[in-house]
Amino acid sequence: MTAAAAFRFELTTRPAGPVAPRTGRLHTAHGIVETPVFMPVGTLATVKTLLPAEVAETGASIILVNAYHLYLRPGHRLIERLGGVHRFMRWDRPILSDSGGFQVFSLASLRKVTEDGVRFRSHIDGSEHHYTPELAMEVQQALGVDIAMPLDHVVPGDAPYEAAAEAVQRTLRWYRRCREAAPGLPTFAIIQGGTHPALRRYHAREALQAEPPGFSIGGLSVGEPKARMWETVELTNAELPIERPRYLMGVGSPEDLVEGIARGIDMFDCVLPTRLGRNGALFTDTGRLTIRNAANREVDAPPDPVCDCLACRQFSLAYLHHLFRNDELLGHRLATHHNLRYLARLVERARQAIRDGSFEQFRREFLARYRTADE
Ligand code: PRF
Ligand code: ZN
Repeated sequence: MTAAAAFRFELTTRPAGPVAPRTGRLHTAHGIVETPVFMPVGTLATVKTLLPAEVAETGASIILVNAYHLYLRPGHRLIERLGGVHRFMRWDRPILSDSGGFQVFSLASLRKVTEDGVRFRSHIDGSEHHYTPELAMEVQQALGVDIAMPLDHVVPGDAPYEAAAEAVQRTLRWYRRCREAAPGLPTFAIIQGGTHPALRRYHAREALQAEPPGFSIGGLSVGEPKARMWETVELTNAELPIERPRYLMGVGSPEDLVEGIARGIDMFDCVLPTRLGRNGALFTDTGRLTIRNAANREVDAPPDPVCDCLACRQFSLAYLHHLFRNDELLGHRLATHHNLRYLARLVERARQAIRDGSFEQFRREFLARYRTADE
């Protein structure tokens, strides 16, 4: 069975409208994902520092890998020869891949965009590459992922209207090519358009014509004010059919998950929990906890007393503080584990609140505690 044949999304609660919280279920060739969901990032076919079994223990049901990185190294054909990315990394649950659009535009150098694709130099060894919509799909097909992203033209968040409009048109044309190149892969449409309302609405409406299995909102969380990001999410979701999944790309702080879920987003990914973990910061309901703070030196209590993660069940904050003060790798692992468990529990709490009809109250109470602690 192709990944596209296995793919299906069903809503499990009826939302009040297109811009309202909902729960659902993504059916994929590697299993079912309850939504709203946070997808841990495993750019290079590894969620940094953790074993696949440990990632699963956090409650993660789907992870993200990156086509750009795996194309450059070790190469998608090598991974294909070794049985695909699930087998390569020994993760048997669903995997979504990003196309590399965003990475080509943020990591690579000497970029030149033409109608055919993007010419760029690798951020690893400076080698030259020509990345096209067809190549992005060839890579994701070789990886054998459950959900793919099309190659998109990403412009800076503050790009003027003209440049953003050209990128929208190109992203629409590239999407048609991506679908044709890989009919067996469920490939979401990525909606761009910066923070220009007219462009976002236009892109959403035009994308609908191709009947995408889902919609990704790209080009946000790239430095624009938060209020503009949420306005853009709202007016985009207002254009989208209720029954298809929506994925807000590269967004994943606790407060942004709650705010995105409130507006009808189903899927999120972000490097924040794993990156912050390696930097010694822990998510808690009362804001971020900085492990290295001197005040934590002798705290003989769990880092987060209400957390059920492996780190909080077994170790004291004093011990984590000690590990980070000595740059011990176990500290990175425990903090990463905690942050992923925290986000998995957060989306589970949100799903439960939506089912109970108490999401608004959950949101208000969560944000009140989380933000006060931040100040
Ligand atoms: N496009 C792609 N991947 C992405 C983004 C995008 O715009 C973003 C923007 N926040 C994150 N990841 N292809
Ligand atoms: Zn914990």
